[in-house]
Amino acid sequence: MLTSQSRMFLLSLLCLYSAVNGAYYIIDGTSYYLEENIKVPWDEALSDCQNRSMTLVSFETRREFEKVVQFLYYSVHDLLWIWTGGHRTANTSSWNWDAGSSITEFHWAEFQPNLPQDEDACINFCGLYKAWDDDECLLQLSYMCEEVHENEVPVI
Ligand SMILES: [Ca+2]
Repeated sequence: MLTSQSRMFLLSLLCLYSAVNGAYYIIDGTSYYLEENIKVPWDEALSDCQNRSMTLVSFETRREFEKVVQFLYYSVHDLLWIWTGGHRTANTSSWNWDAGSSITEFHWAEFQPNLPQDEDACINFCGLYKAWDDDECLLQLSYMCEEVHENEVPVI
């Protein structure tokens, strides 16, 4: 039996946990973690996903993007701008997912991408706008992790 003191301690830990952490969701059969409470630069978002044995969300297919966007659009998280694993290293023109594969299908918002070529750029998206934006990777945003599929190995 727990003493009332240790019960209180466990309860306060639980409250702390729920106050600072996001939640896991299954969307179209894939597991995602959405961090809606803490906003961090892209690098930190990537580390947190790796600590969860996940990767930052990557949209290899239109179906996956549409399913995730649909989920967000009809949730309370529709206005969040969320880091994906998409990024471009300064002075290169290729956009890649953090797992290493190059991005072949883009969902840019109007007038995007608009960061200068000589800056590192990271891709975020928003459920309400159903589109991508490129931003400086140091910008602090929410982020979404995705379970690692067997054919993807996250770069650590
Ligand atoms: Ca932009």
